Amino acid sequence: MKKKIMTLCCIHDESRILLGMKKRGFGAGRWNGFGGKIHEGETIEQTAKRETKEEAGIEVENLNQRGVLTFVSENNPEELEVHIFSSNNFKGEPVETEEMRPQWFLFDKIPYDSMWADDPLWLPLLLGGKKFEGKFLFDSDGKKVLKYELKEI
Ligand code: 8OG
Repeated sequence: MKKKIMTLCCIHDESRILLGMKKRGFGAGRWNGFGGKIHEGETIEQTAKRETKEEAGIEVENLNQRGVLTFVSENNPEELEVHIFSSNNFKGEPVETEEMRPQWFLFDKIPYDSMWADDPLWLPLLLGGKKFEGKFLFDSDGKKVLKYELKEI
C-alpha cells in the first residue's frame, strides 16, 4: 500500500484552540489544524512548522509530538500517516491566507459538525494532554468513519 506522510498541528491554550477553515483542496469547507505533506529532505517537525506558517502566518515554537493517526478510505489504495503535534507557543498573529481562515474556538464550542468525522474521537484526548495512536477506515467519499482503533500511549 502506498503511504503519504503528513503533519497536523493543533495550537491551543488552556481554554481555546486555533482552527483554520480550509478554503481549497483536500478537506475544503472543514475546520482543521494546520498541516500538509512532507517535502523531500524535511524532517516531520520542519514540515509541521512550515505548513503552519504557510497556512496561518505564524511561527510555531515548542512542538509537542502527540501521536500518529493512519487513515485509509474504502476503494483507495493510498494510506495517510498523519503526525499530530500540539503547541501553545507561537510568534506572530494568525492571518487569513490563500489556504485557510484561522479562528479561535473555546473548547466547548469546537465546530465538530464541520470537521473531519474522526476529530471528535481523538481531539479531546489531545486537549486533555494525552498521547495516542490510531487507525481509521473512511467510506469512499470521506464523510463517515466505518471502523477505527484508537488508544492512548
Ligand atoms: O496538504 P493538504 O492541505 O492536503 O493536507 C491535508 C491536511 O489534513 C493535513 O494537515 C492532514 C490533515 N488530515 C487528513 N485527514 C484528516 C482527518 O481525518 N482529520 C484531521 N483533523 N485532519 C486530517 O489528511
